[in-house]
Amino acid sequence: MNTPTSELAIAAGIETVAVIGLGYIGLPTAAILAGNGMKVIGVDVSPATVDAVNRGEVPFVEPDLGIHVSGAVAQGFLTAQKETPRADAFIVAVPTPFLADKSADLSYIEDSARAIAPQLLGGELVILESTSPPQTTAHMARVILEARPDLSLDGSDGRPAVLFAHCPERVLPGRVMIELVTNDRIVGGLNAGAAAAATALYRVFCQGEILETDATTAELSKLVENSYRDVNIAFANELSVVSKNLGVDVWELIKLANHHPRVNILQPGPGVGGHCIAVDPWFIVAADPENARLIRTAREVNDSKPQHVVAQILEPVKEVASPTIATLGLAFKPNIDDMRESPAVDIVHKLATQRPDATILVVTPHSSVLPRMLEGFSNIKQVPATEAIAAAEVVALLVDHDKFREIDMATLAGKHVVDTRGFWRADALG
Ligand code: SAJ
Repeated sequence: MNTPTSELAIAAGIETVAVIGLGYIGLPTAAILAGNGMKVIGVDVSPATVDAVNRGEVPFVEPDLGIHVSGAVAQGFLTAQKETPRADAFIVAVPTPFLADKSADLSYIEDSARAIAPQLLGGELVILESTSPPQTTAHMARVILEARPDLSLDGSDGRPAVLFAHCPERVLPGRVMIELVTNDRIVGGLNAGAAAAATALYRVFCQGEILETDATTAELSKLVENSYRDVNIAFANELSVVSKNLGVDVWELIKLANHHPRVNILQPGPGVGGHCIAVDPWFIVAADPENARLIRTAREVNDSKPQHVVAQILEPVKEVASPTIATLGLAFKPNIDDMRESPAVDIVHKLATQRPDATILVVTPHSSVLPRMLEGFSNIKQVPATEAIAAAEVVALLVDHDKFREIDMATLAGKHVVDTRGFWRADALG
């Protein structure tokens, strides 16, 4: 492990860092840089986010982030604002959603680039952290240099150079504050100088290895990592459907198979969610639709899993008029409030649409609000777990939140239980 230090960054001429986008990645990165003595200005289009950060608060759930943000703000190292300031380094961590045709929407990156351009004097480092299709860092550089023809990539013709790099984040939601420090980091520069400057900046807080490469390899590496996981989860999800049809307990099956020294099957679930694994593989498919066949199929397998779960939930109440269904959890994974691309949200939406006569009781221990996709349904109600279970004919466990361990198993007696996570295995249910 290497020792992090802000001295290297300062030696590389970086004292002030602007972090553009104070979301799930930008805010932790801003807080950890500030906590290590860098002067950090966070930038966000949302006034609510800016105000929250300036109060030292975090507008979403991520373990330990609050203490980092409040400490950095109290010490004056972290501030937030709507306008992009002048800075020695810029870290762009804005969303890259996909469009209807599954290609990436780069408009947030382009907007950030256009806001950075007028603030540059030459010599700055601009890092793209957002997960992006191959060549996006070069695209961002083009947008900036088109707006600033007095600057260049390499200092040619006496025009001052701006350094561009891609440094994908690879932290796991729920463990962000740990993994930011301990994970290895890939740093891809548009040129070697840019990679070296980015390494100096990440060394401020990163104790893992920092591996330098070119920007396109770094972009692709991030996409490949998440596609690898998606393909492996698809394998588990496909097994869960095949096992169900054969009357086999898939969790027992996987546990047994994993005793083989070279087999390590992941866990099936209600589908794959989050803004990373459910999205990034499409960027590879879009880059080479003809050849990325396995990656595309894995996406399709995972995307079809919610409908299998819906069928399982509705089967026992197909003859029941106006049934009540309890769905436990809406987040895309346990112990967080993030519902982006969540298969649980998709399942509840499908239930409410496919059985408009049913009442769908949703239990969300980490959030008091429903996602927009579920707003406006009169047959969806948010209630505590005990109330939902007491009223329901079918109880579907969609997210394995630790809080659901508090549920008294006796209250499940006589209910049809659909346990998408193997949280309450058949033997535990008695
Ligand atoms: N899931 C399963 N079965 C499993 C593992 C996960 O169904 O065995 C599901 C989860 O329930 C969830 C989804 O997959 O719905 C994704 O969860 P995750 O925990 O696998 O990953 P994310 O999306 O939280 O974070 C991933 C990580 N990438 C990899 O592990 C390769 C993280 O390191 C990345 O930084 C992150 O994507 C990102 O931002 O790209």
